[in-house]
Amino acid sequence: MLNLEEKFPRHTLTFGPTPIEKLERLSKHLGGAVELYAKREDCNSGLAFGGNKVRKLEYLVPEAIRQNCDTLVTIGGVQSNHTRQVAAVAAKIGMKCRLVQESWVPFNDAVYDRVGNILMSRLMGAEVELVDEGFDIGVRESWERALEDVKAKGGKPYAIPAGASDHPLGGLGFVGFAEELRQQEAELGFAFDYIVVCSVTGSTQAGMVVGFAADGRARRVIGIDASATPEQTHAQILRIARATADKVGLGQAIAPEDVVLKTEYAYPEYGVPSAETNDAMRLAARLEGMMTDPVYEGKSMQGMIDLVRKGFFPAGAKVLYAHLGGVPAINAYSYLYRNG
Ligand code: 5PA
Repeated sequence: MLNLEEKFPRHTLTFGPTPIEKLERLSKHLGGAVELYAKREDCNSGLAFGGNKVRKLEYLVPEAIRQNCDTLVTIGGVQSNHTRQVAAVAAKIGMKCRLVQESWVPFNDAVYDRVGNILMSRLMGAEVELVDEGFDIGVRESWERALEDVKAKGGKPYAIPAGASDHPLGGLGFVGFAEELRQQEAELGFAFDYIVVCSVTGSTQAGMVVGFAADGRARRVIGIDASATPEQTHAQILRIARATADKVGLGQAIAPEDVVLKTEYAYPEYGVPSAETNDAMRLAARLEGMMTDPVYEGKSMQGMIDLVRKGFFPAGAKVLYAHLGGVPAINAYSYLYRNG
């Protein structure tokens, strides 16, 4: 509908359209009035377990190559999934990778900075710098310093902001998600009434809002905030959605109300699960064998379950949970799940 493929170069890093799976037992457990499905972005690529950033990076990589860059430079928390995916992409395309990992999460498991995502990033050859700064999705000085440092050493950095979000091309990947879903819906013979998505740096939801605005479903994208700074995240989603709408020629304005962001599940804070998050993770694991993580997808799973229980979705609704990845981080939370 938006003909993304014709307008923007894309470097294929994913396997192809991601599978859609019915969550039969979870739907039934929650009363059966609402049909839950998952679109498995967590299974989208062979690049170090994949996830939502790979879909975004497919649209940034052509520019990095065209500009003759030699180092991808990005930022995230110590257990950032994004930085791990950038490290994998750098390895795959033959570039170097420089990662700034800030102390975004006050979680003190002894192996927090040794396992899961950061372990894989190191194994893939990324240069990892740990910086003692707290959570903020905005532009960070530590990242700007890393970019300068790469230049000072004679390298040519390609700057990728947190979550590949606040970047002119950052929203395109999930416009593509909407285009892909429409195709799959045509094959399935039905359309989804709601799409549930976890939001932090914003370009995943922003891309979806634009992509689904094209068929009148922008407000059916139900964002679940996991940042615990929801005003900043909402503003960033709206800004990226508007810029992306212009870029793809959507031909309609994006209103603040088009960005639906549920703010009641991010507690106690970014990166720290509540008892209810852990319960939701256990439920999805035990009923569906589907793993989620305590930082992102556990919170959107918690949100979706709570919204079903509250009757937010009308009876008969088909709800699609966008599973964005993130499971490698559970290794950093091993003490929490020592008894399951
Ligand atoms: C992340 C992000 P956005 O940042 O595009 O809103 O996506 C939220 C999100 N689910 C949802 C998973 C598994 C994610 O990893 N992760 C960030 C990271 O550094 O890993 C960008 C924060």
